[in-house]
Formats: sequence, C-alpha cells, structure tokens
Amino acid sequence: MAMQLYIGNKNYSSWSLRAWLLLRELGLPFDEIRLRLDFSDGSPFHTTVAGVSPAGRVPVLVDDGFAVWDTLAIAEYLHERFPDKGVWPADAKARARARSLCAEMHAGFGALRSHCPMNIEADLPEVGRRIWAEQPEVRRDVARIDAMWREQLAGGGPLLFGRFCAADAFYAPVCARLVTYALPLSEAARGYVAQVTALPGYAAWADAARAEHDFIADNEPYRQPPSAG
Ligand SMILES: N[C@@H](CCC(=O)N[C@@H](CS)C(=O)NCC(=O)O)C(=O)O
Repeated sequence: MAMQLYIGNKNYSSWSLRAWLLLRELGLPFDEIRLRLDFSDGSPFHTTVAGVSPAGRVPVLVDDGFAVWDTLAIAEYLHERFPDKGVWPADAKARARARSLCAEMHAGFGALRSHCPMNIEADLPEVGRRIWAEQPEVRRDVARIDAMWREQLAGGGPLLFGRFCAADAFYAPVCARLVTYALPLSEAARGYVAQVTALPGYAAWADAARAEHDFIADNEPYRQPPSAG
C-alpha cells in the first residue's frame, strides 16, 4: 500500500510543502490527504489529524499504518526506508552539512517566518518593501540564508548539494516567500530560487496552491478577504 501524507492548504502550509516536495522529487509513491487549515475547535483538521498523530500538526506521513510526524523525522524516516533514493547527499560531510542546514531552518528564521507567511498565490512586493525597511531581524534572516546558499552553490550547484536533496525541500518554502514578498537577494541566491521554483514538483504544488482559492484570515495578515459577488 502506498504511503499517505497528510498536508494542509498548498497555498499556506510551508511544513507540508517540505515533506510533499521531498517525496515527490525523489519519486516515492504516496497518496496525499489535504486538509483545510481550520484550527477551530472540533474542525475536520483537528479530528482527522488527531486520528493519526498525537502532535496534531501536519505534515504526517503514514506508512503501513505507522505514523511519522514532523518534517525532520519524516526526512530521516524516508532516508532509512529508502536509503538509495538520495534523501541526503551520499558524502558523509555533505550529509552532515545538509542536516545542519535543515536543522537551522527547522529551529530558526522566526522573523522571516512570522512577518512573511507563505502565500504562494499572492504577489506582495509593496508589503515586502515595508517589511524590509522596518524589520532588521527579517533582513538578518535573509542575509544568513543568502550567505548559506552562496556558500553551498559555490560547490557548483545547481541545487544546494548539486542534485536535489532534503535541504532543497526544506528551503523551498523560503523560496516561495522570497518570491511573494520580492525581498532583495544576491544574484546567486536569485538563481537558486529560480532553480527550486522550476522543479517539476514545486511547479505542480504551486499550480495546485493557486487553484485553491481559499482565504484563511489567520494566514493573510496583509490582505483583505475577496469581496463577494
Ligand atoms: N515542527 C513541525 C511544524 C508543523 C506545523 O506547525 N504545521 C502547521 C501547519 S503548516 C500545523 O499543523 N498547525 C496546526 C496547529 O497549529 O494546530 C514540522 O516540522 O512538521
């Protein structure tokens, strides 16, 4: 039986994108179960996710009835289950470095994440300009990401460790944010964003995100709901 991946809205759910893109780009078979990010008491999101994961968050990977939650744990599970698929780079030091970058993403960049929530179908360059001017911590997060990417890409690219691996999946939602808010980047970092957003899996996810036409106010601090009629 194929694995199942529980995810949230494709337009908004950055953690879901990481796990989904990893599975998709590595060609691992899975069925997706998409749930609207409705966190109200007793919502279908809460009841369905609670049925598979006590953590109550997406993504959740279910393999033959066994649930793995949290994107880092999902990446490690896939690495052990499919050791030849290239979840991590083959070289031990590159593998350790890729894990460092993923852990840095997983635990950090709070300013970028909170000020620039993922919103693939939106185009918010003016909001981005204001955030850039007013939020030094966002500038610091982006400077660190830009430097990290430049250092990795100096190894030859086109992706962080040459070919696609979990590190690219972890930074894909950052690429999405950088596009939506049009934040300033070095040329090398811009080239990396272009590579990631051109991945077939990313393009498929983004097309589906744009087709959702769902408006969840908690995820839309910078926009008004579309007017009826
Ligand atoms: N550390 C978790 C974070 C997952 C997460 O926060 N997911 C959000 C959606 S993007 C969620 O399910 N939130 C539900 C809630 O806050 O109740 C991971 O890496 O998977």
